[in-house]
Amino acid sequence: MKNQNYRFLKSLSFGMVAVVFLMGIMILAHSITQYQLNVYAQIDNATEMTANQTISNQNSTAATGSQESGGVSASIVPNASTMGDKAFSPNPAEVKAGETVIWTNDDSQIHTVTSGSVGAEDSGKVFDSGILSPKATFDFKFDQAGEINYYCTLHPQMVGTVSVS
Ligand SMILES: [Cu+2]
Repeated sequence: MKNQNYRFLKSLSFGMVAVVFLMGIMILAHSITQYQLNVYAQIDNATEMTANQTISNQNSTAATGSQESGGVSASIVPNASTMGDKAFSPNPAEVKAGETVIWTNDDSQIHTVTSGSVGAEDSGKVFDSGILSPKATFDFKFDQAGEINYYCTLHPQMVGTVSVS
């Protein structure tokens, strides 16, 4: 009888230790989840802010009427970061002087449309979209004839050319 009681108490205390241990793990998992949710919320906010910025860029361009003179649409294609000189389509984008190229980010990742080449002094000198969220657009009017190379600052292997005649 005494022995049985002892065994019962022993398994009871083992069970309590196990319960406390499991609760500890649950609390830890909960706080990790909360932390991740916080991080995701912050990323969401940042993405939204960028999207709003793009929209206000578009509005100010529309206000100056630069799109009235015609132009071409170009795409940042799906999986662009792996596509090299096929990342922007068409490539080259061909316009006449005074016309506008409108890029749309058709990928699920963020990108930029930035004149020049990576690390070069001319990087971003002619135009720079800043971060383009998925579905965001960027437009630029080309007034002078010539070939302008551009790239994505986040994935410098993404390169394209605008050919202005
Ligand atoms: Cu990119």
